[in-house]
Amino acid sequence: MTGNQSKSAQSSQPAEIDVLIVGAGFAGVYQLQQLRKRGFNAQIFEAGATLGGIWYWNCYPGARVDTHVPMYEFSDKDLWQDWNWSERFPDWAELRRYFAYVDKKWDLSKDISFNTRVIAAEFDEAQSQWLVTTDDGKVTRANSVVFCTGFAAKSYIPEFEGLEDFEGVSHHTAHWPQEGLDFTGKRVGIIGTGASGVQVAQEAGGTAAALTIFQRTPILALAMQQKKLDVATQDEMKKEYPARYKRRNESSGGFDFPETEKSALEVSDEERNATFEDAWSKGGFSFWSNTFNDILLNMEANQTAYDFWRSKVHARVTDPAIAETLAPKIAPHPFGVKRPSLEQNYYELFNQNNVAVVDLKKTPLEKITAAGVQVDGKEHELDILVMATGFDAVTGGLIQIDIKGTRGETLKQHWEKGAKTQLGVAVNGFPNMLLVYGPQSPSGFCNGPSCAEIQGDWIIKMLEDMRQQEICRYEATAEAEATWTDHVNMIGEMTMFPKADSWYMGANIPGKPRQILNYPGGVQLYMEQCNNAAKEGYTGFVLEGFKSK
Ligand code: NA7
Repeated sequence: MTGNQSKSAQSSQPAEIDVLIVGAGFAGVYQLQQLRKRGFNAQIFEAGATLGGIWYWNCYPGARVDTHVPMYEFSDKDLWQDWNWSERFPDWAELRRYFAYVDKKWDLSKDISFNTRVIAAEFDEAQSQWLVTTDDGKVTRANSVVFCTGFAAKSYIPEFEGLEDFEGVSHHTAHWPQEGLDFTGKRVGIIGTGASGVQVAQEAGGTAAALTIFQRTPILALAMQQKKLDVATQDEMKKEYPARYKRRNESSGGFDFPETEKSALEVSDEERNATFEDAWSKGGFSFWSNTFNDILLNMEANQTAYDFWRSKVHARVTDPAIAETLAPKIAPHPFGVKRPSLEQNYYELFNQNNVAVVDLKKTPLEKITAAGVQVDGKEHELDILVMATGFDAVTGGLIQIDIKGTRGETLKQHWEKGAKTQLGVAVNGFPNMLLVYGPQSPSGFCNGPSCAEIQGDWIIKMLEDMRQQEICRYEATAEAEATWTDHVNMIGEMTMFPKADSWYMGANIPGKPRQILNYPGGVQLYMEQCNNAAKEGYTGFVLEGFKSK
């Protein structure tokens, strides 16, 4: 474990650095390792006390990754040949151990300032540099800044009436106490049934005296099919790792699933059912993204997946009325256009005497009281209230930083009517600033470590090219930004993603502009366009100035 790192790395920092990386999750760590290898003077500023990004913050009981081994790790053989997981879908504690292992192997911490939150950044036109301010008041100069803040750096808690009156313990899942919190014998309430809500519920259901789940939209949760993994099994699996990582790079979502070639509508009912059963038994995201090629494109095809999923839920929940609340006959939205969660025993929870679901669509949440949550005039008394209410995703983590560009305009102002970028990596008016896993890149539609490497490599190559050509200022043009935004929106309209009020659409945050936040055309098409732009001398960018060395 890297432990509670002090800010000691800061004291040895030069006043000026080549590349300042914000965030030490998969994306930031990869940038640091690769840039240092290429001779850049690079540093990470990380708000948390250790590496791991969201796995530092999201340490609530049950927090685990929804991506199967070995997709959710770096593809570097030097790392994976000596690393073994204990489970097919590892939990937050094991992911932290993995990051500590990567830290040791890549010797990262010496170039990371922990407990150091970037609060502001201003572009200094005279020097073509960023002046980056951290929460300790220190200012650092950097030729380039690469934001690796991930999609979930800003949590969201709705403005419930009476929230501050609650006298029990309340935490958002992303701000869980590092020392943990015991549910045993407590009356626990969870607001929200996204991936986080489902995961906490599965833990709390086993030990809480009473668990009340406040559900607004039913989650379409898929069977995880969790398995223990031993070393012998992984030794065997490792023979396939290179091919699987190659496949990850060629897929649309950064996974190793084979292409799906058939329409759900062109096969017989028997064949469709067999395909669905097969994907279901494989577990994970197979059922979401590896059955038929039109599930997310055609409403009729989509309905077949929803009906199959619903029958699986109803078979597991004893009370038909509760089953209907969890998996209604009329789908709350098309299947798969809101992020499904993976579950292990979520639906069986509702057969337990200590677990209840409150349907907030039927009876809205009225207020939070000193003793609990009031719905339809009834007070649900609680000791612990878990806010599993999600994130101001993709853009929120960036615009909460006071980033000021060339026109005195902040990034928040620039994106007031919606995020706009060139290729999801750069922004007009904000030169020498690059984004990994940012808006209008595959981001939330792509497995994190895959994107950290695939998109990350492109960004590293761009930084190398700029250095090699002695360019000191690179900036996306307004035209390129507008064209890319139209392109992303146009592909989005071809899918069913706009049909749900999801964080994919920015629709979970009141007042946030509704737009498709992630590039929906798949990683391959995305990279093709990025690579073409680079080949043609970085089209859509103005490259300026030859720095005398
Ligand atoms: P999500 O998936 O955004 O889920 C948030 C949940 O909170 C969801 O069920 C929301 O219901 C619910 N919510 C939000 N606001 C309210 C209000 N005002 N009242 C009641 N319920 C509310 O966040 P997670 O943390 O679970 O997961 C985020 C991502 O992390 C996930 O997609 C994975 O990529 C990993 P709604 O659906 O909006 O009706």
